Amino acid sequence: SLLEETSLPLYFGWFLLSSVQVKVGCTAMDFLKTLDTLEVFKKHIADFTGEAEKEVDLEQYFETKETLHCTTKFCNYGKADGAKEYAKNPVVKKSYGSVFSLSLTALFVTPRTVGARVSLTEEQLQLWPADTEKESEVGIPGSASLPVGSRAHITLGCAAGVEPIQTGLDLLQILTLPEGEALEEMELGSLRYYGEGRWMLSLREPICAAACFSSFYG
Ligand code: 2AM
Repeated sequence: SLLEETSLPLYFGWFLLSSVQVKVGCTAMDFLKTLDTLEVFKKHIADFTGEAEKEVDLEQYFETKETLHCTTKFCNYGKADGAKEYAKNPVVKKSYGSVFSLSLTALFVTPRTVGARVSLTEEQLQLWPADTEKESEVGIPGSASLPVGSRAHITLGCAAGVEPIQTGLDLLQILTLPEGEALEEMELGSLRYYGEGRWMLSLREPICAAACFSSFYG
């Protein structure tokens, strides 16, 4: 029926509790503020600006997000493949409204997006659609061979004109590339460069983020 079709959300996901949103947002800002002052970053500045000597203020470069969340299933109000099945899954129904503890293990930056990698537990993986990583194989060869849950992330910001879906694709792409050597030891952890403006900071201490499993209608 029409009611059933319109009663599916835009997406399901874990929504960070408000105090945690502030903490994660501030950590991300501190990271961006430091990153654009590092000599190793400046060496590759053309990836962002198109010109070697130009400076970039990463805090300004990205439009930051308000409701920080980790999408589990993009349903597009029922139009996305598998949306109805996901909403009917007993684990999804049982978990709806429960608070989980997400582990943020890395921060990553590309000329398009900035995000946090989320490392899911076995319990959390039950809410993760099994085919998520396979869907991107055409655009990102190798992504289908990554462990299930590899795409889990929180979008922290997008450059002007970039669609939010890009953050997960940027993360998957980084994960398919060989891990370079650590170029810089930052207070938060080790910084690695993956070419073409792609950077990842593995957090020395993962950030523990309380988040409510719910959905967004818009
Ligand atoms: P995000 O999870 O990287 O932030 C609404 O657009 C939300 O659904 C955003 O959080 C967005 O990206 C996510 N999203 C949009 N389109 C998507 C898609 N085709 N597949 C997966 N997630 C999508």
